[in-house]
Amino acid sequence: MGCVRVVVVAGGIGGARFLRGVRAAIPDAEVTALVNTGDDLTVHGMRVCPDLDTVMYTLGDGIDRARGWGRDGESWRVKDELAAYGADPAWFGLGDLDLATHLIRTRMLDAGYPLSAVTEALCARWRPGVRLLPMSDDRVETHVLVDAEPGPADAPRTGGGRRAIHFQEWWVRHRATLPAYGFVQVGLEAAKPAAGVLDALATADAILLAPSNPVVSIGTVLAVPGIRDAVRAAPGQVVGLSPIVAGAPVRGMADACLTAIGVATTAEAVGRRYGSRAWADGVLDGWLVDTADAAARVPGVRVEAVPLLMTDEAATTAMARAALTLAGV
Ligand code: FO1
Repeated sequence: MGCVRVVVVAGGIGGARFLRGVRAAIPDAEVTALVNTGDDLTVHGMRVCPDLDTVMYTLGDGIDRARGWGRDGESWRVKDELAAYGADPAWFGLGDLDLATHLIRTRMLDAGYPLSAVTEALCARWRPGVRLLPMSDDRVETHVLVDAEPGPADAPRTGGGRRAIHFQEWWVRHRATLPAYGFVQVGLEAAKPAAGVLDALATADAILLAPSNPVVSIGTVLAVPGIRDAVRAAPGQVVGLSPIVAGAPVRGMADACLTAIGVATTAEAVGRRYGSRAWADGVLDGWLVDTADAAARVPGVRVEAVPLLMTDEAATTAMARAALTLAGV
C-alpha cells in the first residue's frame, strides 16, 4: 500500500493546532486539510480567508501564538491609518504583514485563479507540510440571524424582525453576545467542492473532523453540496474530536453557535449532531471525547475518552494519534 492518506476537516484556530498534532503523529502520511471558508469576507477591497490563513500560518510557523490568528511580529500601522480616515470596518483588524497575503490573494482571484490555486501559491512560501484545500472555490459566507434592532433586552421591540450580519461582525465586533437565531450560508446552494476535495475524500484511509466549531466550521464544510455524501461514502473510517470538554468549548464561542441551533453544549450532543454514518445523514464511525465526558454515548458510533486539551504539542500529537488509532490507521 502506498503512503497513508488522511483528510482533516478543519476550521480556524483549534483546527490549525490539531493539524500540527496530526502532522507530528503521522509524519510520513499525505495529510490534506479541508478548510472552512464560510468565515471569509471582503474588507477594504481585499478578500480575507481567516481559517485558511490561520492553518497556513500555524503550520508554516508564521502565526502569532498568543492571538491564535494573524502573523507573529505583527504591526498595525496601516490599520491605524485606515481608522484615522474613519474607514469602516474599524472592528476587523488587518496587520501590516497579514496585508501582503490578502493583496496577493485578491490580485490572483481578480486575475481569475480559483481559491484552491491561490491557496497553493501562498503555501509555496509557507510550506505547511500538509495540503490545504478550501472547501469550495465558490464564495460561501456565513451570516448570522440577529434581532433587527439590537439594544437593551428590555427595550420595546418596534418592527421586531431579524436581520443577517456577517459572521465576522457577530464574532469579532459583538463577541457573539448578540442572541443568534440561526446561520445562513450565503452562496451555499450554488457552491461546488473545490478541485481535489471529492478525490481526497474518496481516497482517504481516514477522515478526521478536527475539534473546530461544529456549527460554523465543520458544519459549513459538510454543508457544501456533495461533501457530506462524499464523507458518508468514503472507504476510510471517519472519526471526530469533540470541541466541547465538560460542557464548555475548549476555546472560542462554539456554545453560542450550538445554542443558536438548539443543540446542547455537550460532547454527547455534538456527537449526536454529527450522527452515525450508519444512519441517515450521519458521518461518524468514531467520536473522541475528553476523559471528563467518558459517559457520552452516541448511538451507532464508537466513543473513546482521551485527554482533549491541546495544552502543548505533545498533548495535541497524542490526541491526534488516538484519533488515527480509532480510525484504524
Ligand atoms: N479576530 C478578532 O477577534 N479581531 C480581529 O480584528 C480579527 C482580525 C482578523 C484578521 C485576519 C484573520 O485571518 C483573522 C482575524 N481574526 C480576528 C480572527 C477571526 O475572526 C477568526 O480566526 C475566525 O474567523 C473564527 O474562527
